[in-house]
Amino acid sequence: MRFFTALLGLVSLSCMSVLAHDGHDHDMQMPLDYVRFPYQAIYPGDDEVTADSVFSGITTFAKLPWVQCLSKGNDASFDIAFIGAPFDTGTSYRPGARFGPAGIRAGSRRLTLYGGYNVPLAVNPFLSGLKIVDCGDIPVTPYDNAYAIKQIEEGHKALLHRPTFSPLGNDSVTGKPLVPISSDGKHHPRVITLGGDHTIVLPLLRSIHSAYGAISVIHFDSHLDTWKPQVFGGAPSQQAAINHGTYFYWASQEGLIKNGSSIHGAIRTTLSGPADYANDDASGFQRIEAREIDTIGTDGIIKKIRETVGDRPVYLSIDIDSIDPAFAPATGTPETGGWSTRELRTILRGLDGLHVVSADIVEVAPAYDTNAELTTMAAADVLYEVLSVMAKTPLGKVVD
Ligand SMILES: [Mn+2]
Repeated sequence: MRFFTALLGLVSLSCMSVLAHDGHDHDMQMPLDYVRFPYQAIYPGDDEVTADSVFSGITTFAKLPWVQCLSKGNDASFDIAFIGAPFDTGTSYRPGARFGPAGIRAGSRRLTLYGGYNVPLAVNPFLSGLKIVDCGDIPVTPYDNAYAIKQIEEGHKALLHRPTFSPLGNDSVTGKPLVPISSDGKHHPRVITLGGDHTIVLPLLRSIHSAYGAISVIHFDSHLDTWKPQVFGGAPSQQAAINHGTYFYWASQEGLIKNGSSIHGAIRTTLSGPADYANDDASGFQRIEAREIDTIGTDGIIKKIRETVGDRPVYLSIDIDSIDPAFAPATGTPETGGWSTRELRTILRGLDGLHVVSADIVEVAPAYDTNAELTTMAAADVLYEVLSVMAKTPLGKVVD
């Protein structure tokens, strides 16, 4: 085991060199209460992964340190923050995604049991030198959707506009200094949001717009979510028109999405009619149908996504219902005929090298899960791939 730990250390050292962070000593800057490598027991003398540290104690995502980032006067900095958005009153079918953040955290406890090294991506995100924290949940009212949506935007913005803990550093290939890819010229930390039903992506994209302008979106979902309010729920009121099937329509209307370089994956919903696809085109999205995995495979799907997004800054939104209900039953609007957890994880690893500025996973409703925590575990593992991809590629570019 000691040999294995030493090996992990060596591998992580070699990975750090490709991360393009400069060589400053993070230890000098560590706040006193910051546990650098969360899987390590904090008992003096322990330097190995211990099983009890994953099933005991208070549950945060992957046992990362909990920082009350949104409490009054707290200006903690970080490189990647997990934040919950426990909102589910935009749901059309099964409610319960307000318990998603707590469920996903429970499903994520074992992520670092063996240390967290990602073999296919050759990176350990937890040892990448980045400061990764769990900021808890955004306070979200369950009584007023308009107010809740505002709370989610403000909470996300408060995190996104903090200075990062680590500097951007230099490009790993040319050695030249990296400059931020944001539209405001600043180096922003990344935020991974635990939903919540999919409505939360409207306020999240409003926040993203404040730093990156109109953004390319990679969206994994069985549904389009660009539906016009008239199609989805009939829109009896202005507020009812904003829900988990229409938020991308509104995001597009507001100019938050970069037209033509955004793409859905795993689509297999029924439609009100072919006009829904015309409306989806007008909202700026390309589409990959779930069944295409039978013809072009995961490689073909990855290729399509990369060709669509290019090297633009990209926001990643993952609806757990992109995965087949056989693997992830606990969700608001399940659709059979989806991808396996393995297939989605492979496709996510295929995003290696893309500039994923922030991400979310939504529609996890743990009340419908199995006792084996199938869905929350799938959600956590999917985010582990996202975290690994983020850890490998800094949000910077070289200017000639
Ligand atoms: Mn959705």
